[in-house]
Amino acid sequence: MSTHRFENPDLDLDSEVEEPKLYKVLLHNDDYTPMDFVIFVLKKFFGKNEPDAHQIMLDVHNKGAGLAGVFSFEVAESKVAQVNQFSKTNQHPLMTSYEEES
Ligand code: TYC
Repeated sequence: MSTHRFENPDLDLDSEVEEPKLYKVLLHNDDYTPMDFVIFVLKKFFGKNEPDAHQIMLDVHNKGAGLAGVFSFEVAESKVAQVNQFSKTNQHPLMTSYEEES
């Protein structure tokens, strides 16, 4: 195999590769959504296991908001739409939102 090196001073690979942006999906606390419903959402929509879902739900309950997951823009937007619709259908005020990861 040849070890010939090709010169190209204009090609800076590091600066040309853009990392895709990531988005945090946040869960917000409220006074009415049952804890079991929040745990169900974390398992069904965010793939959490029972102990992790329980801990995240308690963190949100105690701190006001918490991280459900980190996704591409399209997936984050879709999760928020699905969960907010699911909450509405079940007549619970549970809300999620997304924001760009810093
Ligand atoms: N605060 C709710 C209660 O006491 C539980 C809850 C937790 C609601 C997390 C929303 O994102 C939430 N029933």
